Amino acid sequence: MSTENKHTKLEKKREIGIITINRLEARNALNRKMLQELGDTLTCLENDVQIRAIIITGNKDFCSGADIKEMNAIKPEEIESFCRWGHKVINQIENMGKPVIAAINGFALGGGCELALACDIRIAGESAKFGQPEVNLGLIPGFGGTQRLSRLVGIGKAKEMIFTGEIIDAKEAESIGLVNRVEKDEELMAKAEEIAIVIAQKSPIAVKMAKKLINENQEIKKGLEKEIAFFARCFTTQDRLEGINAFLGKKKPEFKGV
Ligand code: CO8
Repeated sequence: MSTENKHTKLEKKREIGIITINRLEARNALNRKMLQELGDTLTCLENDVQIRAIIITGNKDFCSGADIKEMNAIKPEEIESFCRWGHKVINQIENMGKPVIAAINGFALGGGCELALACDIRIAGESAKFGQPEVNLGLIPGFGGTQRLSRLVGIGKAKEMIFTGEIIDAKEAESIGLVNRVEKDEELMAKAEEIAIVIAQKSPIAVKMAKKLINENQEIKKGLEKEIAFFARCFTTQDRLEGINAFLGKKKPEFKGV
């Protein structure tokens, strides 16, 4: 069974729900509509007793982050509530009572990398590329990346990625623990489904309890709340205008620290 929304698609294969992000014209950038579809689909899958594991993947790319054009049109006084809503959807992934596997192909940048970070297991295709390039826009990660990336790859590597905005390939992502494994692009979905099927055969209660316990040990809430406030602060700066205008104008930004 499959359902096609504007920017996402849901396919149910026996006990597995597969969400595919599908907004090719913007490299699968996350806009409001997509966030809403993701939230609604996750709620649907949470309530579906048939479904025991979920896979999130993307058409061609995984996700290039928040939609920069749409974000640029948001008034600074409204950014905090948008950021909070984004957090709600990303947290929903992390708090699902069923395991969520990210099958990452192509770019997973900014909010796209953060979406993958909220999943329980990350598998990358050889072509996958990861990064938190918000600093190039005069911004910081705003969908949980400051908290989840450091927990996964360690503080040193997380700082390097977030301060430089560097983009790393799948092999490096595997070597620092950002992804669990790398598969040939053409075998990515088969591997993700194989893992999902193994999990789906276990007791869903046991899997749910284990996930809850592992997550609850992370004490992430305070940091996430601060991230929302700091993101909103960055959004009021001239540097943010410089960074986003440079991206949209395909130029190099010159940051002045104001
Ligand atoms: N948002 C909007 N449009 C995008 C995005 C994006 N994130 N990424 C790509 N596009 C668009 C491009 O503007 C371009 O459109 P057009 O054809 O109209 O010029 C089209 O997709 C194709 O992109 P490129 O021509 O740039 O393709 P390249 O192959 O040269 O490069 C990249 C692909 C590397 C993905 C490049 O497009 C890029 O760097 N994109 C931006 C990545 C980025 O900075 N992501 C972080 C965004 S900020 C963020 O995610 C913060 C999350 C928290 C938000 C908090 C709440 C507000």
